[in-house]
Amino acid sequence: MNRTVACLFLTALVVLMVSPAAGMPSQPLIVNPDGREVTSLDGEWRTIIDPYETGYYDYRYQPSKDGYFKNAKPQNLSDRVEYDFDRSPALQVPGDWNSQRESLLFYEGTVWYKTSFDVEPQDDSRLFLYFGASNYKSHVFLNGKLLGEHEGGFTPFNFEVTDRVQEKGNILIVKVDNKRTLDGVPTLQTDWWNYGGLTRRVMLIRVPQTHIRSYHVQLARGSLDKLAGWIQLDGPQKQAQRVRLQIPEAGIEHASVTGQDGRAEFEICAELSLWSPDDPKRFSVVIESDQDQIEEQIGFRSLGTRGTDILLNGEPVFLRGISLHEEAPWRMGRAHSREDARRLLGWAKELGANFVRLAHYPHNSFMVEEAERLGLLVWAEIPVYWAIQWGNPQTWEKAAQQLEAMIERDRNRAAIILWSVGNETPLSEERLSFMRRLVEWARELDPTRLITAAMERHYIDENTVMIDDPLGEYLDVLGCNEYVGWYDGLPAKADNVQWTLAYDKPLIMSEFGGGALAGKHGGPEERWTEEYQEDLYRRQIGMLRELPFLSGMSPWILVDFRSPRRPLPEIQDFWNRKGLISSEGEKKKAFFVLQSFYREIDPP
Ligand code: GCB
Repeated sequence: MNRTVACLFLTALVVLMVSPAAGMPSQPLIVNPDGREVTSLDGEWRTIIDPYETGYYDYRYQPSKDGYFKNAKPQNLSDRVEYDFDRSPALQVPGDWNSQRESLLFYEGTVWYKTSFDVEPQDDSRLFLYFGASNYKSHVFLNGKLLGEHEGGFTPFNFEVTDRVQEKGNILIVKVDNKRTLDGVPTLQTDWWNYGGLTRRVMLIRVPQTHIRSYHVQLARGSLDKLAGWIQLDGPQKQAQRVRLQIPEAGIEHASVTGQDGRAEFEICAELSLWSPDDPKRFSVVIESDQDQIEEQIGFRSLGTRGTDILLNGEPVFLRGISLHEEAPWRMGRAHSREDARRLLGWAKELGANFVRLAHYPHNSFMVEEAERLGLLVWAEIPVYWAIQWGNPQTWEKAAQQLEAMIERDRNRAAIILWSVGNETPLSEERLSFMRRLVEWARELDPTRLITAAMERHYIDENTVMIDDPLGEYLDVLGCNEYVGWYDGLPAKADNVQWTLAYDKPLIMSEFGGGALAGKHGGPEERWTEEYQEDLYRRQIGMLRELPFLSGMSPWILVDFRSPRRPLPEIQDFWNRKGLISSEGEKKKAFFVLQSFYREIDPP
């Protein structure tokens, strides 16, 4: 049977089975904003620091008053208006506030942002205000009225503003609050800087009345030659519409018709050159409806597992990875631009990586797009980190909503192979049920990716480690964070540790590592020296290369990053020093140890 015949046969078989229902986002997100007509609202926004929530509470208790923090101006000499956006200092958007003003480095609270914009009138279009991300909680006001709220610091959101805008002088005000909360996702404790603000792009998107809101164009799970997915229209005429999918370079053209819900599903047999780290081929994909057209570069690759192997395009792949935070140390702040992404991922390429773990929250879209362009496989994660409120249904909703937005934004990125539902979540019944439901939700939203989580391990005797977290039963791929040689003994311990795996599934060592201050030298047993870290990496690699069930690793971490948990003077000074590269961009000795291991596996 050739590939096409086999595909037709399998397609018929699957049609007989019930196709999985993809859940609709509660706040429908417009995908691929760059494929739209957009007006950027980036630039300098006026800002008011409001640690006592003065603006918010006056709004809540006196909503009819045109006063507090809604850009009021005194109308006469006796009017009391105790703020003025136009005389307040500006902050750059996108950008965190902590790195833009020294006094805000440790600030956790509310900042009000204000900008204004004009809109060109066009009768037959709709306008959406799109935020790439805003950390952590946002209230958005347009022309004096609350448009909506959003919680979650790393996911995009949009509000329709078609009937709320005027031609000239629209006033957009956003209250951004980065206070940590016990019931939040993440919760109070993390090991990263709580950068606040409008950290990603803000834009106005113009779309036709009935538009292509989202689409899923990927190879079906495990298939090399069957495109499966859907196109979702939104608008008054979304039903019974003809939609077309074209991939001109591959001679593919397929038409289907939307149902009651505005969705058209398709399965197409297609022989495409497959995307891989060695050949990150992408095709121009065009989707059309009667009123709308959108284009995007999309790569196609197939994913699966067989026993302890991860299969990429049907073949086992070893993930030569590295973990990353979304942080640009050269600016001492959040990374937010394509240039930032290129610089960070360029280092990963130099290391010899074919895989990046974008920890511990959804990174900006440039990171994912650039990874895809460079041929880096991606682990994408939500900030279900350490011990969050497992028993709180609202906390679950927050996690589920972030998972949904992460998947919705990036569902067409070939680079993403793994959705991670969390990191180092301590065992309990409540946690298991919370996490299991997230895994099921991820599968329902996207049946094509592999689902993982970074789990803990435990010792069953002095030198034998067991990975048997009950969550493993529900995952496709197991992640494990271990710190042999750093939090767990000295590096020499790695020479004797044995590993046992309770599941016949692929395992990624999703973290290991140790701290070193760049330029600090000494013996291999002296903590914080480059030599200690170098020795630790040597011994870890010696240990890990013996594990027959290991299918990848993403040591902790590519670059030193800021963390309020790390105050040790003259060594940390509020930096986590486990980077292979310093905050100044210097490569530490361990960088070259890992690089030579990766080059040995895959010579340049
Ligand atoms: C971990 C966490 C990571 C921390 C790291 C460390 O296990 O997953 O977020 O930064 O350890 O440096 O302790």
